[in-house]
Amino acid sequence: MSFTLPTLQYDYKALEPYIDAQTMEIHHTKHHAAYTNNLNGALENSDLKGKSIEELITNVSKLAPVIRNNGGGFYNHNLYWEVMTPGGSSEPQGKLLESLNGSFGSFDQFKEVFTKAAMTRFGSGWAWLIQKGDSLVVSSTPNQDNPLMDVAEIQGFPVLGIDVWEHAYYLKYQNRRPEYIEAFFKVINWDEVAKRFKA
Ligand code: MN3
Repeated sequence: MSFTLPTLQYDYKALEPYIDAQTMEIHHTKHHAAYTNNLNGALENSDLKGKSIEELITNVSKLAPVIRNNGGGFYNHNLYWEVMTPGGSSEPQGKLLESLNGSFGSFDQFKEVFTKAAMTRFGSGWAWLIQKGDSLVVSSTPNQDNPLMDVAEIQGFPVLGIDVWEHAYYLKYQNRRPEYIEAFFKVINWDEVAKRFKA
């Protein structure tokens, strides 16, 4: 049993004008596909084969860097595609909104903290909204690390993540990462984030 590149639930052009079709297609068919293939390659003939992606990435400190990098890349992009949508709620609601308000003061303050984390992640990496018990926190990780990893500075369950590698935005936004982050907020699938959040 090996890991499979997921099929997107929407067209590559569906997130335009915020995320352009060419970026989406290359990101999915080249980058995410490479993480998936490299992960499968690294697991071939290994006694780790058959373990779930969660089992692998929560123990990366004991595993080869190739599994940390490609296992993280596989998991992170699965999440990334799911937390974006051309439709859905444009803002969080219900218990998730209550928890955001409780943890950050307001949705706008959450957005500010999340945007800052995404902006200030130096080089390639991700910014996250993480559930830790009853509260929500924002963090960022380098490369393809994520908050499920036992090496993460701030650990917890990722309910939202933004890819800030240049490959996620350079074709349309070049060096303008702030514009990409603002655009990402227009396509966040808050229904999916709410599903990942355990009230
Ligand atoms: Mn990426």
